[in-house]
Amino acid sequence: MSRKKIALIGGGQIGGNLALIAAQKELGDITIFDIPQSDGMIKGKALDLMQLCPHDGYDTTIKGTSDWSDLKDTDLFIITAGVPRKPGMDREDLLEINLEIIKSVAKNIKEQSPYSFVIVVSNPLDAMVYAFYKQSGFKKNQVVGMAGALDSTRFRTFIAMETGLSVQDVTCMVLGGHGDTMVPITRLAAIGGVPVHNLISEDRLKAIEDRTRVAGGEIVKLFGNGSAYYAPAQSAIEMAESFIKDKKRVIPCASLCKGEFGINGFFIGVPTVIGANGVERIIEFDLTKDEKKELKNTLDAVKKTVKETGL
Ligand code: A3D
Repeated sequence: MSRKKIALIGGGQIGGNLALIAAQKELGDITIFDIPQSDGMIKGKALDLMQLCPHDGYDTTIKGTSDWSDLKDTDLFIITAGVPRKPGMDREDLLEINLEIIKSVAKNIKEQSPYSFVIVVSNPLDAMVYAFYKQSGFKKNQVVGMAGALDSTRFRTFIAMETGLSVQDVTCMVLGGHGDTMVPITRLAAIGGVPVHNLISEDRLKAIEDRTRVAGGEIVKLFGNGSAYYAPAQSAIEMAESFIKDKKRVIPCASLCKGEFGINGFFIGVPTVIGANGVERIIEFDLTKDEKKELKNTLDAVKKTVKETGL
């Protein structure tokens, strides 16, 4: 079996870490793409990463390019092209700049690799994944957004920090849009199968939910310039690996809903099966009355941002 071709569109903070983790997991041969002004930077990054591989014997190639024709017949794209947030900015403040970038990226991906699977990471996520879908004309199984995987890993981290128990045993999911209206499904959160409600007080759980909703902003404030990149990269790789290895993992992802959870025509965070066919299925389950209300609230926020794309 030949190796998969992986292209990382945007070779900045997340792009560089995606390349590192994808190489360490031997997911395939990697090309980092960026604008011509960054050609030297990504070629240098690619070479540096190649020279790391002998240590543990990772068999992969990593190249840098600003030429779209190098991305012909790529199997998987992860898009981080665009600008990240600065302190005081909402994700929505990035819309104008990143929309134009996503539109041109969609056109080029369609030309070079019309049968590929695409994971969008650029913000504002729910609008950018929608814009990519509309602009590319790809099928719904070919396009997905990374957000819930990250929001859930943040929720898991805070629960583990609160209890001092292994993060490995913490399971939970965050659904909805990638913004302050996201919906942590705390009712189903557990540690080693034990419901978190048995281990953490209601007040503390509420505080953890609130911190999760603004966890991205907490890091933006600390950095002073730019946004999180290690955990976002690992979250996108989790999705990429499930596609490449046909693992059929169930991951909260921004997927196109066609009636699931009563949502129609929008990408929003829902439990998604990712396998060799991309987005293979959305798994529905019964929500409580309050959760339904919260999901409607987050959908309204997503609709508002999507409307601003004019697509
Ligand atoms: P950064 O380090 O600035 O990298 C972005 C890269 O995109 C830069 O190297 C740019 O040169 C490049 N770029 C700009 N225009 C183009 C283009 N037309 N084609 C190809 N490359 C281009 O940012 P980052 O890696 O920290 O973040 C990237 C994006 O991810 C931003 O929009 C962030 O807001 C977003 N982000 C999303 C999440 C989610 O959970 C959804 C989390 C963290 C960051």
